[in-house]
Amino acid sequence: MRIEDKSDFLPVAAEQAEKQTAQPGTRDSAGTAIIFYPDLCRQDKAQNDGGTGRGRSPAARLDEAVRLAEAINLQIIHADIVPVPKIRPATLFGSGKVAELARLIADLCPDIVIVDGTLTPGQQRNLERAWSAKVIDRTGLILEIFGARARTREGSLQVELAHLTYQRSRLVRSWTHLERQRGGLGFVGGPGETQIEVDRRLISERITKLSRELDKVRKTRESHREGRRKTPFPIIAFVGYTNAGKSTLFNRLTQAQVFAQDLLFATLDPTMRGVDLPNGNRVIFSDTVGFISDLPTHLVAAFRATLEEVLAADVIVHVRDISHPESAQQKQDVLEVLEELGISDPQRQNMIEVHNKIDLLSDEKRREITNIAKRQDRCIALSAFTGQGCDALLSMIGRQLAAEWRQCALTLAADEGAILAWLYRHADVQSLDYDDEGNAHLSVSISPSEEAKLDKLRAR
Ligand SMILES: Nc1nc2c(ncn2[C@@H]2O[C@H](COP(=O)(O)OP(=O)(O)OP(=O)(O)O)[C@@H](O)[C@H]2O)c(=O)[nH]1
Ligand SMILES: [Mg+2]
Repeated sequence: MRIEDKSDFLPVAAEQAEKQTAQPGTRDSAGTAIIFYPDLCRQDKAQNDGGTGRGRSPAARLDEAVRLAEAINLQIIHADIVPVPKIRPATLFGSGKVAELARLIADLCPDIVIVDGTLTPGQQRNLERAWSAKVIDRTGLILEIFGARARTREGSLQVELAHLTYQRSRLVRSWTHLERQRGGLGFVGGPGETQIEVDRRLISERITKLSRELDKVRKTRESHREGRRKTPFPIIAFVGYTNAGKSTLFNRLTQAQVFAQDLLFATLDPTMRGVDLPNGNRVIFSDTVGFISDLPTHLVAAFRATLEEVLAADVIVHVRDISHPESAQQKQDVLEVLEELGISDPQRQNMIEVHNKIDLLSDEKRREITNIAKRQDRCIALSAFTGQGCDALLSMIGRQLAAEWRQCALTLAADEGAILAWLYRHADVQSLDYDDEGNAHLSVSISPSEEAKLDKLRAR
């Protein structure tokens, strides 16, 4: 399918592309792209997921791939689903298909061909040769987006690390367009249009250096965070599929101006901001990077520290775009990433599920979704856009926290002064008395996450 008129193909994305060009500071097109979504037959999916999202329709996956490519300003000149009845180890697609697509590529002359699945390094090289074009797979594409989005030093380091680890096994040609656009890190190989020899040893050295630098940046940030946590405000973290509306909800609840757009992976770096709940208690909201199906494992690994920190929150709010046709699959993907990050069951019980974007539903559907949410514990239907339901979410967070904070009596020995100081920073110390031996008897109210940390501190 050649896209003659993009608005027929993807109304939302096309509309967005217009909006984007109207945005000040947005870049021109990063080049032209063709996207192929390899639709693996059912029996193959079980053995080799090839990057295909479970339970998703190929059309929805193709749509998502187009939106991913548009997230780095690529101009999509053709997008199609390519059936793969049998996976060929050398080229993924069968030889007839490869030749047919080669003719199409020669005809359209894109700057890049995106295969929205997983390509082995060999498949990638062979396809590049057969098509005389630069080829990247889904992981490569997502890494590119993250590279373009990274704003903080930590974010940039994490992405570069993920990219280098991914590339260690593949020597790829440069894609100079993107490199110029990004004006920075140059992940996609070095300069020049020809296949270059990337010295593995050099990459490994760079990885070691990056990891060290990342450690340093993290330590500095941790000390800043310690400073921020002097007052024991509970942290409420938003998680969810990319484009679910986390940043919009964050902005609405905190009156912040975080970048929120109809753009996949609009947010990369975490942001935190304090807010007073209706019950008067202060909490800190945290917005962070969204998830996606088949999130590259290199990326999960590189972002682990950031994500774990965010997920060590007192309450996790899972924001879902309930108006999205693939909302159920997106929820599954998010839960899988959380699992990969080792989010334990007790923490899952701190999770509130938000059914966002109810303003986009028909009256009947909105009533149905709102009723479903009401029947479930810790679930709420709202619209971050209109604000409907947002106050109810704040009250629900307040109730959730109140139910969780535990009142407890503690006795600290005279030599546990450091723990006492820690308690003043991380819990609500309500009373303190000393006995004749210098032991401190306290009554404190503490959140479950801080209580777990306290147990660890005292066990040392
Ligand atoms: N109609 C409607 N649109 C919404 C609502 N919430 C968010 N949006 C839109 O959805 C798009 C994505 O919103 P974001 O807040 O950037 O989503 P996000 O979850 O932060 O996305 P990432 O940062 O990419 O993970 C934007 O165009 C928002 O205007 C809502 O309640 N109703
Ligand atoms: Mg966001």
